[in-house]
Amino acid sequence: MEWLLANMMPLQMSDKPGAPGNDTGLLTKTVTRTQRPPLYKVMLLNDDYTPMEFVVHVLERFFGLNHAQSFEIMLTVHKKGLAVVGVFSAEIAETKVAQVMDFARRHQHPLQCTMEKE
Ligand code: TYC
Repeated sequence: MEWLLANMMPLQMSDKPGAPGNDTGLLTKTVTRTQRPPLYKVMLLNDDYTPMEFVVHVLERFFGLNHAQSFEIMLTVHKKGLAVVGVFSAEIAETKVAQVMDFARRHQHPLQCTMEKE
């Protein structure tokens, strides 16, 4: 939760009026920085056994892609070894990976889905 902690960090003592050792007579300015939560790439990995139609179905079902987009990404994975199928917050990415891994396992396919911080 690094991004959240950074938002909640106290300002430096020198930013607090009346703090000890801050009697400079100068005005102080609060700098607010907007922190964004980290994003994660979700990737599918190639293997020699999972049927192409199954991978296309996974992409349609769990990533909301249409048939043409799903077929194209499946072919990219097949040819290049892996492809990014979406970018999500940590919680959504974890859920997608778990859903795909569980679905593949239940259908006895060795399909692998992983996530990586952007
Ligand atoms: N290489 C697989 C085949 O020839 C198809 C495949 C594509 C498997 C993408 C996994 O993530 C994958 N049947």
